[in-house]
Amino acid sequence: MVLFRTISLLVAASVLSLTWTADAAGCRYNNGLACPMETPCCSLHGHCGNSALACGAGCDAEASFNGACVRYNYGAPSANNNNNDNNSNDNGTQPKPKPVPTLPKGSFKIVSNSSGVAAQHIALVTPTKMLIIDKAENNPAKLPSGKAAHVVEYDLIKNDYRVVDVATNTFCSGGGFLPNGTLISAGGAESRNSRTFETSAGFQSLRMWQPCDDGSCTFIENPADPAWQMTGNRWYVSITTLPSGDLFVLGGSNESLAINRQATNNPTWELYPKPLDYKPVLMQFMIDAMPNNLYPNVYTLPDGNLYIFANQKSVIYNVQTQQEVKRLPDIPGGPRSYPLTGSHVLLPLDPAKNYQHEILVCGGSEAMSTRANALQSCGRINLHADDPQWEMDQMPTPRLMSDAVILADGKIMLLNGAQQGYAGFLRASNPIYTPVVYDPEAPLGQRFTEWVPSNIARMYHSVATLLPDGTVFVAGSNQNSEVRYENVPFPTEYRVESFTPPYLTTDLDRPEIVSQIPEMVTYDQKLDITIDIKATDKYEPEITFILGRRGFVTHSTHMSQRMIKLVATKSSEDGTKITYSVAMPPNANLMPPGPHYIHVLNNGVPSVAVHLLLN
Ligand SMILES: [Cu+2]
Repeated sequence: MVLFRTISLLVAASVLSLTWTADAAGCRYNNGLACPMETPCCSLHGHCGNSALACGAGCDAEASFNGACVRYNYGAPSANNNNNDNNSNDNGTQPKPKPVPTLPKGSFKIVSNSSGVAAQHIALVTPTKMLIIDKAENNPAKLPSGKAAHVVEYDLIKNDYRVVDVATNTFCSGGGFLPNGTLISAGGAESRNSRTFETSAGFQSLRMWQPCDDGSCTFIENPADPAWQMTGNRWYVSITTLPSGDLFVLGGSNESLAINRQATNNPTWELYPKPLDYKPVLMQFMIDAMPNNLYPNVYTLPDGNLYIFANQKSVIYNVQTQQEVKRLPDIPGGPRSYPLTGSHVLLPLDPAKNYQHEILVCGGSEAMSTRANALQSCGRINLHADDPQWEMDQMPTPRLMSDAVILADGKIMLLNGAQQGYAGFLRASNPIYTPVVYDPEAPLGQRFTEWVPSNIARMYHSVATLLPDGTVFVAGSNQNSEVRYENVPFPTEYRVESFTPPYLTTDLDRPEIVSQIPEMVTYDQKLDITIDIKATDKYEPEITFILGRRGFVTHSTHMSQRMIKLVATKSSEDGTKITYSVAMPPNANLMPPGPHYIHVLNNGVPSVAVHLLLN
């Protein structure tokens, strides 16, 4: 339960003798030594742990780290310090707990000097392959013809890439996965031809990618065939996988421009797949949300309706009846969509909270000016409330164009972006190097923690996503209208980084999923999953299973990204191996069909995830 619960420091209920000395008694199953910082509490049963159980009733303070049964909030030293202050006593009868040293705050590492093409869009297509999609421009990766590539399949193990040909311009397109794991890339921009690259128009394009492991797959498309086109031009289109498995394709502009205009607005939606004579459906909301309505954010809701956000506005929408259900209040503080781009995420779904859907929107820009400040505020809205309202919060620093990545422990990492300007070529400055992590379970005012900075500027056209191994893939940034290596404030960025969150740098063992997970699972199916927690003598196990989908990432928009906590019941135990009956999500409204990754966590430390298709 460490995952979704506030890991605020719990000071022991015990008011037993709190003296600690060098020769204090140790914790039984820790070789007679006091517990270490990573697993500070000596539990009732003599195991060291950082769980509520280990630090709760019966915990032996004397054998615990620093002589106190105190849970440690990984990566959040400020909360810890506050807690020490809060718990200093006035009567002088109890010693104040020693301050706990700061635990690591993650680390960035460059894993490749070249992604081959500028990473404007990414999609994790297999556990080891990232599809990286740019627009047509003079990238270093070259096709056999000698022309520059604008798509590569990046190998996450070798940190190498394979060039992929695509006929149409993918500039500022969208994407979504079908239930069988096939990726549909849709939309784009005008034809472009030069000495070094060529492409036909992609405004209406549909492209299909059937993932493979053997380097044989490529984009399937047929620009001349109306069946392979959307109903109209869609530049900056959003795509969301629906509970039915169809793709909901929304909005966009008829042409590429700095901000949408009445004359170019495409305020309609359509489905993929579609019959040939299909007509798109007009959505008044997409007119009312002008001009900041590009790359709207769309999430499915438990009742099958959609939540849609654009500009400052949001609406609950019924796809079947093609009607609005209701409008929600505007988020305070200004528009949060392109080009005043904020970060948007559906917080992880938890059965213990009746799968309530809460949306978090952070940052943006105060104006369409290169001198504008980024916004520092975030809004969070609980869609289960009778009368949903935005609860406002503040990030440690202002930011726009950040990526909101749901980490394996259910916290939200905000990284990349700028502190000044807005989205567009040469429009932002003052890059933000320091990521922050948001703990949805912490009390208001204590949710943000800053982590270690990168030293690479990643602003417009940068991306990030969680990998199956629990690290974060970080790439891209190109503020220039063409590839530039020099004589510009921010050259086109090809370096790829891996960010290791602090949950992978504790001394806790990573649990491992050791049983075979079926490639295809269905809703409410119970899977017997055996995990290996590697050690039983160090700490009390605290096990959580989560299922996540990464979706398609571009322009700070993580299309179809979501995570759900699974209901799991322990069925047997054999040494360090424990078997659980794990229930898949109850229905497709909570988790639409498609490719997913399942992690098990022990005391907040995630396993490597296993890929499965939920259908
Ligand atoms: Cu763009």
